[in-house]
Amino acid sequence: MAVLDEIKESLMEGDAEGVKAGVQQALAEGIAAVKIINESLIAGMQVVGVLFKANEIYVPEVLIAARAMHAGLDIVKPLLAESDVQDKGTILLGTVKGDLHDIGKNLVGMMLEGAGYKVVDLGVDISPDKFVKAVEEYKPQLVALSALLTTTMVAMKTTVEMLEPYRGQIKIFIGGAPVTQEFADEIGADAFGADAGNAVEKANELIAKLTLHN
Ligand code: B1M
Repeated sequence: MAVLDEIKESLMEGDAEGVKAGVQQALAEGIAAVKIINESLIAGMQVVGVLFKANEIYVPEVLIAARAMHAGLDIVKPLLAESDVQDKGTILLGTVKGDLHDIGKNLVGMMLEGAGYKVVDLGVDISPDKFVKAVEEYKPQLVALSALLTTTMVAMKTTVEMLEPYRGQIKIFIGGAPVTQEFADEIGADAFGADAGNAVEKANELIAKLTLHN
């Protein structure tokens, strides 16, 4: 098996040591770092996303695969010139104010990174004001809001309202167990992601819309 396929297999098995060894071997064979990222690490994570969506693998496997991906990324990232990195855009991610749940958000963040986005993860319990400040600081294309409590969904609405002055530059997507497409429409979010795989699909759609309009 070619070394890039071996890395992909190791990643899907969550074998971080296998991924590291494969990446070292690929570099020794003279394969470009950007090719290793796109054709083995991101490609492997895409398959993981598809399997997760189809309920063929579950949260622990996704987290372990993501950890293996990061083990590989840690080796190749320093070797890349900034311009070589597949850069689909910057996404600001956070769990909204009053909400401490972060397992789903972290999964979404890892999948977005795996898909080639730069993710700025603000963490949990993020106030609308902090989101606004972070939009000014990081100048993202997308803002991603997570909420797990029905009581904190209202903070999503407030955050969307506070981000109104920036809507020409950013698109907002939301998700989390109690969140629905209907709620996204109600508060004026641009999209709703049902799960981590779907969040990547929605991010890709929103980025395409932004590119079209700018
Ligand atoms: Co909490 N909790 N919890 N909890 N907790 C729930 C959410 C709850 C449904 C449990 C229940 O009562 N059955 C309930 C909410 C009820 C409601 O509002 N309707 C609840 C409650 C009430 C609470 C507390 C209030 C309990 C208390 O103290 N009395 C408290 C609140 C704390 C706070 O946030 N202020 C609390 C605390 C906690 C723990 C700290 C113990 C822990 C969180 C640990 C952590 O996150 N670090 C916890 C946990 C683990 C849960 C459950 C059991 C599991 C959540 C989880 O991680 N699921 C949960 C019950 C349940 O869901 N079965 C529950 C796995 C994760 C992969 O799924 O987060 O849904 P999920 O993410 C998915 C999708 O939703 C989506 O993609 C992910 C991957 O598919 N997604 C997005 C998420 N964000 C997205 C963003 C996107 C797109 C997709 O775009 C931006």
